Amino acid sequence: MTSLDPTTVAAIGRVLADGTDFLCVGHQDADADSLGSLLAMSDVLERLGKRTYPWVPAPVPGQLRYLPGFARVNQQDAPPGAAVLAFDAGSPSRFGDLRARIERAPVVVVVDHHRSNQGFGTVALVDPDAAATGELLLRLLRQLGIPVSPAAATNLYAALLTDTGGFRHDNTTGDVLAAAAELARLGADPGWVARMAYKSQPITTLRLHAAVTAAARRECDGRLLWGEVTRRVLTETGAGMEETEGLIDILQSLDTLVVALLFKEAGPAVTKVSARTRPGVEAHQLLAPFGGGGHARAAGAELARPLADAREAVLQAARELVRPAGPPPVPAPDGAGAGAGW
Ligand SMILES: [Mn+2]
Repeated sequence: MTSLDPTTVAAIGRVLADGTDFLCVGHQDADADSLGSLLAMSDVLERLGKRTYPWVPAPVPGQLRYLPGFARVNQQDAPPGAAVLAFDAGSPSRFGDLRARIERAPVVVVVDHHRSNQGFGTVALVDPDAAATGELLLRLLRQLGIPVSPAAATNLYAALLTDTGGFRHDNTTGDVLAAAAELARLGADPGWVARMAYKSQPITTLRLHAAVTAAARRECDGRLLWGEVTRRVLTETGAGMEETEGLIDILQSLDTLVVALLFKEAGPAVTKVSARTRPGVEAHQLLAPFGGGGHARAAGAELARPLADAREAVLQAARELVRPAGPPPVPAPDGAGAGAGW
């Protein structure tokens, strides 16, 4: 496993050693990587005698209540001079209602793995090649010699598991699996975390996913697949918007896929979009013109436009990208075309 930049690690080590109060924050619509990382950091710092204040932009994601330390999230305000430790966000705009609080803080440490990271914070540990922020944080703690408790290990394991789509995405490297093994030895229970992350859905979630998947549209010979979560389908299935987690992974399981898109009607003039791509199309580049960001295979954006309007704009960009450069390859019939001997 490659080691982190020693200057950055030392600078973070000084912030942690010098401070007494730490506001640990994750991004809007916090996922298990963001929340798991901030809860892991909070736990290890508390064990070192520090005071920590875990916060995420409202609403708190209830489906992550299995993460150890979840009950402490958004409970106690941090004192004004507290250092901010920010996890898994590429820009200050991702912190929603916490943004002003972060921008006022004297020290902001950023730990992140987004390719679209804009380089904010007073100290930034950013590695776009890391599969998860939790992977980076584990390396950081190891390099600083800070012990990882079973609670922290469980949070970091959840971060790794979910940011790799259950160890299925292209970012599942040998380093990631080695880190997961280390976290299991440190006290994370892989079977239990997998059950909490993937096998604990209310029936409304299954009905929502079924309805959106059934109505999804295939375009460009199946290279593009898109679905939408309207207020109407939420009402019909009794589901909440937070239950859309994992829906894009159903869409992106299509055999012929190049780009999968999921549009969510967040408000009358606010549309969120998630993108997943196969190699050859960069997801964060697809959504960059719409103010989005993320990774090569997975990205998101929030558009201040009504659903139909936002959908057409993003679909137009996606269609351009999935349009084939030349005629599609014609599969050779058995025994024909291939060189002799293999
Ligand atoms: Mn992440």
